[in-house]
Amino acid sequence: MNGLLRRLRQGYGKKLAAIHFWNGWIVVLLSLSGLILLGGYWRGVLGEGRVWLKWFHVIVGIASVLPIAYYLALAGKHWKQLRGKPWQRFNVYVVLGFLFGWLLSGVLLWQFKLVGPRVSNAALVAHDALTWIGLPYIIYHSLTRVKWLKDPARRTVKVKPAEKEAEALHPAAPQPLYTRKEFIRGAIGVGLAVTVGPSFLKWIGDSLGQAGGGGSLERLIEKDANRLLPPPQPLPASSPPAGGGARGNFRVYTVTPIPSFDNSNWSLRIDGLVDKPMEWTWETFVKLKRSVQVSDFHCVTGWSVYDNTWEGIPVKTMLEMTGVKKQATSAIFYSGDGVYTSGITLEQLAKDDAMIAVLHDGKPIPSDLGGPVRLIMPKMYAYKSVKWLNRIELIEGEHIGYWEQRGYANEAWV
Ligand SMILES: Nc1nc2c(c(=O)[nH]1)N[C@H]1C(S)=C(S)[C@@H](COP(=O)(O)O)O[C@H]1N2
Ligand SMILES: [Mo]
Repeated sequence: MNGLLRRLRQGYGKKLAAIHFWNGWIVVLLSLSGLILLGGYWRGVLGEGRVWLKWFHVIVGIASVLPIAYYLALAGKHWKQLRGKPWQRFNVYVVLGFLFGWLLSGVLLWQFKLVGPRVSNAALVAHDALTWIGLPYIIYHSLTRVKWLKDPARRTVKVKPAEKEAEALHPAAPQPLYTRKEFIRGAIGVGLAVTVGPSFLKWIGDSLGQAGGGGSLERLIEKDANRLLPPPQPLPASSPPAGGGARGNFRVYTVTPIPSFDNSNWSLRIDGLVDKPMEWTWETFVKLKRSVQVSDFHCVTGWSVYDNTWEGIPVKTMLEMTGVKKQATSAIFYSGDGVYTSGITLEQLAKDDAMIAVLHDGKPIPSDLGGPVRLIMPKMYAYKSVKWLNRIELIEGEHIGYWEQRGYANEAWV
């Protein structure tokens, strides 16, 4: 009877160890893929590999339900085992809390179309916050639990009676200020603070900036590499901005190195199925009559910038100048980066808010954010808002653009 009980208990212990092992690997895979997806540096290097990495992250994330569910099935027993060990119980709560939080916010981010931008925004903030707090916690937890760091007294290996006797005969030397274990734990803590800390602080700063109106936009304007003269003069509705100033931060997205332009290498061309193909230099383009709109900007990855005051020329107005041939059904928007494109139907472009934007909140759009000129499609997800726009081609049929070829819907209504 006793033997059977012991064997059962061994089975349970092995199960718990296996769950811990698998969950550990899942956390490692999710952290690595998640941090790479988050890092601006990798965005440029990965290009379309990012799409596959995101799918990997989503699928592994969904798979993480399995060890959690399995653990919950055994949790009652584990809980009893942890009687009288409040710190270990606390740790179980914390780890489960992080795992649930990541899972829930992750599912909301994955289902962005279903839940809408506001919920996605909140889910992204939660997902990031959990990462910056939970990841150091879990790394610390796993490093300090590695066997060789443990107190000899707490090792599962039994101390031999002979050793005990030896200790009784020669009492241990006076306690040092800190033990080897404490030193190593401390070193790991400091190491984590130094490596993860700066990113965490930056994230906090960006989040606060989001609430207060965005400090990082100024930084992007300062490092604007475009040199186009004369500068566009804002309309009264842009300065001060009719929308009261944008709320939120743009995450600079690009699939190429950021291009920059001056009067000698910038122009905007409209061709294809038009009556009269036209090309504007900066000097002629900046004289065109502009209008102002206030609109929100939503990325499919969960961030938004609200109340942007954009000043520019409605696409409709530009197409009235060139005329449109009867067969034409959609337009390809080309980026001056030479790679990015997006296709939009003429029906969708007929709305007044489809705009070739030149100013944001009364200032020239900086090179990082797609200036001198970018497309703005306020009612669509932002992958339609082609940065560094320099050509519009009218075609018959539809065009599948850069992200659309890589899995984003060609129909991008928010
Ligand atoms: N040329 C170009 N335009 C682009 C992109 C890009 O990578 N290259 N990314 C799109 C996506 S997915 C988004 S969310 C927005 C981001 O705009 P921002 O970098 O100004 O924040 O630009 C869109 N237009
Ligand atoms: Mo996006």
